[in-house]
Amino acid sequence: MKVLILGGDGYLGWPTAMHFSSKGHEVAVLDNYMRRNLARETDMEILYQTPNLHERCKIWKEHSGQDIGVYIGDLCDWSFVNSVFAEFKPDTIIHYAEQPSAPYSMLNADTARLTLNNNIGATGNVIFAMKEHCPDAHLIKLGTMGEYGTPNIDIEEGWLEVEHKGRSQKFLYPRQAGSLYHTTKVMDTDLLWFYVRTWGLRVTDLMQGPVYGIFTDENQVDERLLPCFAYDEIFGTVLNRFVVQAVAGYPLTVYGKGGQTRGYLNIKDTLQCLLLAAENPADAGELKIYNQLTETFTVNELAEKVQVAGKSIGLDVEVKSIENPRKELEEHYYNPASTGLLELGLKPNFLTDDVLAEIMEKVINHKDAIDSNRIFRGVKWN
Ligand code: USQ
Repeated sequence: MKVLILGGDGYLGWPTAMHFSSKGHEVAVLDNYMRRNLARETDMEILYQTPNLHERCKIWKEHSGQDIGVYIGDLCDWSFVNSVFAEFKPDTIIHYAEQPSAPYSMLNADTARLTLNNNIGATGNVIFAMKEHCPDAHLIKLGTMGEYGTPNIDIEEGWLEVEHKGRSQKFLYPRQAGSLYHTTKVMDTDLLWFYVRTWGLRVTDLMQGPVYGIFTDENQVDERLLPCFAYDEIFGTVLNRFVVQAVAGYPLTVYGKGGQTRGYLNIKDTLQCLLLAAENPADAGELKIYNQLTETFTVNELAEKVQVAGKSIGLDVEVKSIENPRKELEEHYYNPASTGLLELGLKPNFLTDDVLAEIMEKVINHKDAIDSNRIFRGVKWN
């Protein structure tokens, strides 16, 4: 397959590029370095610096012999998008290219506007470019489990059969996201579903939970191939943050009661899921939706696991509940279905003490780079 990875510089984009390249696919990555720039602007730098995309592709070629193409530019710029699609003509497009942080989207009116304009504008341009240059290509879009929020009923895999006054129809499962960032993903899904119905596009929308980890099958040969690893309050996700906090001797920042439950997965499983989705494309005029997670945990359970794993390598890890800066339920029902990807062949890498200790040991090597001021600043939802 010719695979174009949008957001190829990100935490998941670069590992996905290497994974597809290692399987013999022709890969190109596209990015405008927005995440790097926003991290710099907010002084939320990652744990270790990563080479730029041109440099990473050269390093990957030295190790694998495979080329990965690079496009640097903004998906909201139509002339750029138009020229990339005209030149590369992808069979599969993997779309990660969005402002990815819930706290960033809630910082102020400017960051909210950037999130809205970027995320919806980029997805719109991808749709228009597909129609123009590759209407039969398969788009795999990264959505989020956060689109569903935390409803008081079971979460189905994308769709819900609704019976009303003796008639029934299948609709998108109700969405009620908990941040502006998550809401832009709801809007993306609506946009995609409209053009799937109207233009017959092929789309898979992956509702992914928070991802953790560093290591993949492709990045162990060279430090410089590791993904960007954020631990700060804005761009870091909870488990990666807890691991860094444990190493830094910073009490784990459980927000509020800590009963918030989410569906988590190892970065290795994200790569498996993407490959499975690509190998099993949606039909023309079909929107496939998978819930991409392997296990659910409360924040308190994650903190306890990090505490235990820390102890096994000699770290004394403290846990501290702090006032929740977000507006979210701290105790709630949570039962999402997630059988679709398992049926396609996903073999989960579960969160064991060993997995946690392995990430912790890597973080220990960079302990001196941890800046405690980045761990908690209290970005409020109001
Ligand atoms: N949390 C804490 N302490 C922390 C950080 C987070 O208790 O120090 C809590 C949050 O309040 C939340 C949960 O942990 O209840 C998850 O927070 P998170 O920051 O790991 O994840 P979130 O903001 O929801 O967003 C992340 C990714 C996003 C992805 C999403 C999947 O940044 O791109 O879409 O996970 S999901 O959460 O399923 O929507």
